[in-house]
Amino acid sequence: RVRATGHSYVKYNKWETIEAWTQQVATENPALISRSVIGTTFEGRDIYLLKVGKAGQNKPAIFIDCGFHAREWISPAFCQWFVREAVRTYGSEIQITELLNKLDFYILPVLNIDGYIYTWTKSRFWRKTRSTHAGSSCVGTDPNRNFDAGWCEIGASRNPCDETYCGPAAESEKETKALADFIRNNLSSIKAYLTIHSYSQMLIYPYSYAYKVGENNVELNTLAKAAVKELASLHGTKYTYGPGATTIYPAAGGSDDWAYDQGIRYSFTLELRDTGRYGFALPESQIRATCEETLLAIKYIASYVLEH
Ligand code: ING
Ligand code: ZN
Repeated sequence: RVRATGHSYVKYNKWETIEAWTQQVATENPALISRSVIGTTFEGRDIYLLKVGKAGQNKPAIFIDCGFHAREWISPAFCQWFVREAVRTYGSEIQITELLNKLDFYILPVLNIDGYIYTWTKSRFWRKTRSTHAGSSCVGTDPNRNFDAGWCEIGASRNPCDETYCGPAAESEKETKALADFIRNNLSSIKAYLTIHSYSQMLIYPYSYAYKVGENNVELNTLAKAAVKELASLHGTKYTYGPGATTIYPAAGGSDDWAYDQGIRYSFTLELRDTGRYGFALPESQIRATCEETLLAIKYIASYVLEH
């Protein structure tokens, strides 16, 4: 049997390895996984989406994306881990089996593929996309400042040379447009939106683009509190939680705020390990523990969403 070359769940994988893995994991698990392409990146690469779940009619769905920011390598590692655990434990672990029977997970393993490749080949701490736009020779837009949610009003820059450049317009990036289009086209099924970043060990919910909270703020706070408790139960990793603007910093154009304003009532940003010792350069030796504890929080949220 052909193996995705060099792929490992406990190492960081380069893009071509992840790409081969998306094909392989779908081919080997046809009853649970199907792969599609939702768009292409600025540099012309396919953006893959895995639909993970047992076939069924009118299933609700949970959307999870990884790899918005190029340097946050633990994020794509988590998406890969999630898919592996889903197929590995389906039929033996009660909670996963129930979740996959009753809902679909849309897993986007790497959104900002061009940026991710750039961190492997040129500059390890690159954050943005790799697009250019008329009027500047500076490269890259911050994909998490590029959504139509208070776009560029706060905590974002109009200078193309800055790390938090919001782009020339909301959804100016092919990557964010592809994601937003997919969510808009599947709004009737998508009950929760989860976007995986690093680092700072936080579970954030709307809003980040303004000092305000959503209609179900109390519910989100209670859910976040329980999810981080679940996460900490494995290795004692402490997460803080709360609305973005007051918990991390005010920042407009984020995908979680946008998804929430589309009507997805359970919308979260997870900031995985650590709190700064290694930061974006989280050692591979921490992949397993980080992914295992994160999985507990995500299963908790998914089960909650399924019941509500
Ligand atoms: N943090 C996020 C960022 O894009 C965030 C924090 C979350 C901002 C939600 C806006 C909305 O800055 C990292 N590490 O990328
Ligand atoms: Zn990020």
